[in-house]
Amino acid sequence: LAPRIDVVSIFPGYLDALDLSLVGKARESGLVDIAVHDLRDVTTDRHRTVDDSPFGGGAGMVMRPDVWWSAIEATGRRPARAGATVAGASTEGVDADPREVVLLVPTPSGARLTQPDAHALAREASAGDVRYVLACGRYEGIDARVTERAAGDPTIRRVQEFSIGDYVLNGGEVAALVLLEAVVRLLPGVLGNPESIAEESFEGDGILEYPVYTRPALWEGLAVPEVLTSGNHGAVERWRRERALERTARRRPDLLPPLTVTELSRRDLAA
Ligand code: 6GU
Repeated sequence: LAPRIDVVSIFPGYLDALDLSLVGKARESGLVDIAVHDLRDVTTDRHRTVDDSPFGGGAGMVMRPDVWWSAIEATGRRPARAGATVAGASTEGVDADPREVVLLVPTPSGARLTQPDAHALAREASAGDVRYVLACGRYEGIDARVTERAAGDPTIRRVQEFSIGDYVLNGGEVAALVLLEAVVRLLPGVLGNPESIAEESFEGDGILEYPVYTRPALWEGLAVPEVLTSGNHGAVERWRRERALERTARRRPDLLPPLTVTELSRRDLAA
């Protein structure tokens, strides 16, 4: 059974990009089963209402918990096989997916998504006993009782609220795309050359990647660093490691380990 991911949104068109490129190919070849749903499909009123004004006052609108809970529950029900429909009787729930659910909720107030998180999700997904529901909120967010209700539900393994960085988006859809691309490329069989993962930024010891070059060797008066054309593999490795550390120190010092006590005392002695 391929990893199953249900994405629920009021703008399912945002998720059209999942048909493209590596994720699109992974879906076509059955390495991952992603279904996108319109939240409004579970509404029953004439206006297909999904939101209301916030209790306590304030700007904007909040998404209704009853609508979201119906949508989350509906993801576990597969449509019955063609021809299996009994006239007048609902066959919904006949092919219910028995897997435990992990509810993934994109929100700027979630914990920051990291490469180790992506690896953990890919590993859990490929173990096969779990399915994911990505609940993409809009407006000022989803009524907080939805995650509370989900966390107390025996069919739900975990609720994971995540952010993709310290800025605000209009809704969870783009963040859901980010999570899906980060996770799907790590699923077994998706990348042509899995070794290429190990060399990337945030992999191994979690620092940035070194700069890369290809032909032409001289372009716009700019030459490729000589060591890369030297044929000396040891020298290439050392050069790449230095450039990666240098970049990380300049751009992302937060990714480097803090000084140890030994290093700090050595500094004291030198002073
Ligand atoms: Cl996950 N959602 C929204 N709406 N904004 C964000 C975000 C998520 N991560 C960063 N900004």
